[in-house]
Amino acid sequence: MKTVISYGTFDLFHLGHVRLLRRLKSLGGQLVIGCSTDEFNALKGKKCIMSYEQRVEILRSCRYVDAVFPEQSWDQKREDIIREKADIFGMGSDWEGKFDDLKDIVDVVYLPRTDGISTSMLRQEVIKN
Ligand code: C2G
Repeated sequence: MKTVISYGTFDLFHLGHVRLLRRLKSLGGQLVIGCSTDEFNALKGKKCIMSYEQRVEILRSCRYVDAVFPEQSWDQKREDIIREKADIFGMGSDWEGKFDDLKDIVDVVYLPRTDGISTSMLRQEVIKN
């Protein structure tokens, strides 16, 4: 069984997240996710609607996700991949090429983003109505 690892904020959990997690899970048998903490999101310049605890609870409830751990910095991935014994590192294609430096220890894949949906689009929709 292969272990797949990925990272994200997963705010306002939506179809784009579901479709990515489903495809990542299908690449291996085990999917582990680093969920960005509120503090790390502040570093990323991202303001979340949902707290870290809420985002973790939703991720843990997703049928494709086997484990969730905190993502607190940009540079913890190498250590996480070794700890989790990950075989595959996967992200959506908006990250294409950004994590190729990890190719020496893991297979790196970028999967096509789901068009027409994003957390910011959902936020805009909510504000409009
Ligand atoms: N995603 C997608 N399709 C969308 C929206 C998001 O495939 N319509 C993917 C993104 O490419 C990412 C994952 O879903 O792989 C999570 O997206 P975000 O929650 O926006 O995470 P992000 O802010 O990209 O944080 O260290 C990596 C960062 O933590 C990634």
